[in-house]
Amino acid sequence: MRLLHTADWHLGRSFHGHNLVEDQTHVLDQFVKLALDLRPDAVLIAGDVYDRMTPPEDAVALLDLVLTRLVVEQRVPVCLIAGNHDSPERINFGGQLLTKSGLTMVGTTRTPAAYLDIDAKNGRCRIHALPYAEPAKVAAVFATGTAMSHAEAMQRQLDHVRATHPADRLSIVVAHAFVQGATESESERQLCIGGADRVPTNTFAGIHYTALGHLHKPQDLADGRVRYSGSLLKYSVSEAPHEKSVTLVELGKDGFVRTEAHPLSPRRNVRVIEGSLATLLARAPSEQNRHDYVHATLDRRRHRARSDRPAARALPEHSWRGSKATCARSLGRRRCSFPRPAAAHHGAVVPAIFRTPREAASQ
Ligand SMILES: [Mn+2]
Repeated sequence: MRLLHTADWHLGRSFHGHNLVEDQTHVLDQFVKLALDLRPDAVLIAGDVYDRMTPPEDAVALLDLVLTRLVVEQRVPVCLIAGNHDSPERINFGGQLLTKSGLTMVGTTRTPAAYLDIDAKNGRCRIHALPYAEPAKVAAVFATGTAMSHAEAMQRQLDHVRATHPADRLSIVVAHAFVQGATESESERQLCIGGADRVPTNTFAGIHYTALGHLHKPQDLADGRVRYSGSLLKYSVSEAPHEKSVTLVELGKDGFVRTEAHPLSPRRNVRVIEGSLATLLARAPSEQNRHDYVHATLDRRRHRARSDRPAARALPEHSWRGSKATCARSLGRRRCSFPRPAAAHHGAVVPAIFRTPREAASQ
């Protein structure tokens, strides 16, 4: 059997003030084509499909389009759970109606847990859908009467899954959690303060494959049987070295065989560059991907050089988010004083910073 695992689409997100809907549309189009090529038996979307509880209209329209192309046009069953960014009740909307059409959307924790059975030519599996929930909600659903940690809440849900799972099917879990030992990025919202959100990897012991969402870097745990597919796009500068992808999972008769990452190629990449302003601008004419999101760390000493002044004036003012005032003030005094690299780290992310002075003047 083959499953296509993805997570953390964060539809509706912006990147330093830039709406990412076109970037998300671009990679989701690749994702839909990939699904058509790979012909998975099911698609798993492991939470944070939206960036916030009340997503903007274009994000809702984009999800509607993508799910329609998968479920209606390709007839591939989809199992989608809520992450910590999603509204559980809004993800639940239409759930019972849509399950009959091949779209299983689960927003809230329930017992018995929601699942989806797949009967393919080459195997049968049960996909258990465990949306993100605060431990207090899990405690309420299971009527434990005592407070729970994130680890205990997940353990409780997995105990339930193992107890109810039919022996003649492979077991798949879709969950949204922070698993111990995994690597975080700068764009995930903490589930709670101080690391108390960690869930041990062995919580998922005995499950043939666990499709995780939450952490934005694609990564394996438990030899690949527990895996984060990673986010759709790079949502922070810390993710510049990542290669974003979706995961194809192959299962044999007896269970997990292997995973394969299928890269997504972004419309605009996130890159980190470093050097003096003059050097960066000199590279501009030969720059291939000038519309990327570029994080520039400027070498301050060199920016004080007289030769940098004309180039600095040519930069659009909005290039200096967070330090615009400083920059504008300095330019007004006809003296170039740029933020220290440490300060630049927090704001100087701009598309198309590689404008030549001539280009900037013509706009
Ligand atoms: Mn996320």
